[in-house]
Amino acid sequence: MRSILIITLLSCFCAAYEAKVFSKCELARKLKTKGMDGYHGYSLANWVCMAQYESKFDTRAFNGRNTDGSKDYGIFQLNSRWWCKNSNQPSANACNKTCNKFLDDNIDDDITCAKRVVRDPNGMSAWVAWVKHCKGKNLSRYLAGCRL
Ligand SMILES: *[C@@H]1O[C@H](CO)[C@@H](O)[C@H](O)[C@H]1NC(C)=O
Ligand SMILES: *[C@@H]1O[C@H](CO)[C@@H](O)[C@H](O)[C@H]1NC(C)=O
Ligand SMILES: [Ca+2]
Repeated sequence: MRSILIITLLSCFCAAYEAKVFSKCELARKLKTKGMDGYHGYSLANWVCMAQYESKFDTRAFNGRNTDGSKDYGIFQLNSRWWCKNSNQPSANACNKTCNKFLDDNIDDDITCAKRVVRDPNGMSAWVAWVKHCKGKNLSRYLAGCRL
């Protein structure tokens, strides 16, 4: 009885944190329906490229190794110092969200927060991986083969 209860509790816990790894084109379509193509001047391919290098499209991507002690959450690696609040650090929490919300399989709130991030003066340069791998590059391969 006891073990059944534990198994039930564990499976509920896992269900609440269901992982989803998007395919390139699936993410491109989702971003497009959410108005990201051209959002703040950045074409759709920029967003797909950024997510590719930040998370490999994994909604559960997590980085706990920043030198300032902050952590990065989810498909867009949103940072706990500026954009969301976790339990163990002060945060500007500009997206007004608990960081764990950026690890689930619903990326609607992640997209809303990414829009907030890019409205800051740095634009997409907030994402180090975008600067390194996407900025100023030919990005046509990030939408290649996608029905949009
Ligand atoms: C933050 O989110 C909560 C709901 O999660 C809401 O009640 C509150 O008004 C929000 N605050 C701001 C400043 O948007
Ligand atoms: C970008 O790369 C694609 C495929 O390699 C090519 O067809 C296209 O002409 C390139 N665009 C620019 C602006 O160089
Ligand atoms: Ca989410």
